[in-house]
Amino acid sequence: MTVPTTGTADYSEKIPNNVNLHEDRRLQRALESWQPNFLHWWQTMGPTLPTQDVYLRTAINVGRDGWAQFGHVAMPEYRWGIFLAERDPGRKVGFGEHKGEPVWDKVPGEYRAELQRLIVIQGDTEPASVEQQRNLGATAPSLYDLRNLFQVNVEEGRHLWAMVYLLHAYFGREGREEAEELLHRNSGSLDSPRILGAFNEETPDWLSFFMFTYFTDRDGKYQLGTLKESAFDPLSRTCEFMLKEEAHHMMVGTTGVDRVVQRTVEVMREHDTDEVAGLGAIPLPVIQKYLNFHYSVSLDLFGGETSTNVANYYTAGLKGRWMEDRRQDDHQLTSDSIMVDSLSQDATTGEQSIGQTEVSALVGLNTDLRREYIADCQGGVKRWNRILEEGGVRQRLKLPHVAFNRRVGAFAGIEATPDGEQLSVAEWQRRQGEWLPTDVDKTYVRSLMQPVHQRGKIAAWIAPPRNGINGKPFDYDYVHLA
Ligand code: BYC
Repeated sequence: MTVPTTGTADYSEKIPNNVNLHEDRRLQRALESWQPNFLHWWQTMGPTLPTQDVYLRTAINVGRDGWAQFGHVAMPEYRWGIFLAERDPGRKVGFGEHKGEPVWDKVPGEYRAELQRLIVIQGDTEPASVEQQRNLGATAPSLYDLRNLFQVNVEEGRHLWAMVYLLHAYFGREGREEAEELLHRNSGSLDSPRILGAFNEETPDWLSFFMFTYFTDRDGKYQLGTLKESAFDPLSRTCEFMLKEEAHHMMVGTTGVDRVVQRTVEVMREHDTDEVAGLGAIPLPVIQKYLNFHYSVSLDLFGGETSTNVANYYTAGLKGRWMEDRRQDDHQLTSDSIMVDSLSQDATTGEQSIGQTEVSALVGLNTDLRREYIADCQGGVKRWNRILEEGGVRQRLKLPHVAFNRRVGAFAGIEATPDGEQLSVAEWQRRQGEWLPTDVDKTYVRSLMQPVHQRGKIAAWIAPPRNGINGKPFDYDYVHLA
């Protein structure tokens, strides 16, 4: 079994790690035999644009200072490693029926299946996103953006390693089989798709990529935040370190949308018109439709408004709440309740309406997490609206209603407008193009996606970033193409 970690990674090893992998030969051999399969997956399902090297960040230490180093790296030689945040020897379970007991270094038999399921679902999303983004390099708006795409990709690859390590180290043969499956399922595959809906959608253009890294990666932030609370200490420590890397992915999404909005505002002002489609910028209504799509499919990732699964996870100590230790309650929630979004049916007319209902707090935990996420998403919209305001433009962006375009949970069976008005299926079919990207919108956005691979240059539909990476200027040679 594995032993306590030190902060620094051992880079002399085939698989860099801070878990003393060399002391567990069986585990090391098992992971070393998974490694070529991972590399094969990266070569066949990873980024398609040929490159010589990319200016990448590689994790070298899990401590507070200087945890990463930057340098030009040939991507297939990137050192994907296994890093767990440092152990807190006195850590206690923070919630649920085991609250106050020491955390677990091994998987308790009674929770094995649930823990494995959570780890597999988390692990499945990581390679999925790399698959979804694999062709974007060919249309990157600048070398800076290209480098950020690849940084996100290699780190999602490392997050897959993080989950595969847990499966191999703690879940025996079944864990090893699941680790293989993580490479066999593919985003969008008809025969063996990825587990969660949003990870089977395409990311065909850079506006989608920025929306995905803003909205969908942010689900990752919140889910990892709840798994970081887990009583299963190796999962907690793994997620803690993943969250550190995740911050860059959020930055890519937030500033990416900033820059698209900024450029649109500039073109609107320059030409004194809202009709920027013919002028090489992305019209605000199209940005709003992309936002509507990515936000609503990301809301689905939180599961149903009520879920006995999540209640069981919490009670068992497997998955906590966002910022569990800041919550002012008993951290067991057995006698608490929560209002959740729901569909209620009128007893006499049978008509369904969007409303709220009171349920036990445990069963409503997906809603609790989704609400934390929604509040965070408001932050992005506020920031983009500030750019519109400062640019003297009167239009504003907004988050659609929670019932809009939902395929999981209470509103899966109905259709609603972004303002939350219910619609018949026929009316939804007729009008959805007002709110979700149409083929015409997508074709237009794709037509703008002409690659700009020259150093210091940028496409016309997006503003340059305010800062480069790691103190380097925007016109740095972030990527050398093959
Ligand atoms: N699509 O009881 P319910 C990231 C299934 S993103 C398809 O409400 P629960 C990243 C569900 O499995 C973060 N199916 O669900 C981002 C269940 O199936 P069974 C990923 C769905 O369990 C960007 C049934 O519906 N991590 O890291 O309470 C780039 C009933 O649902 C979906 C995690 O998600 C869906 N969207 O909650 C890279 C954390 N939603 O049991 C990476 C781990 C639900 O009836 N996962 N179903 O067959 C979990 O915590 C929970 O499993 C979920 C679902 C929150 C996903």
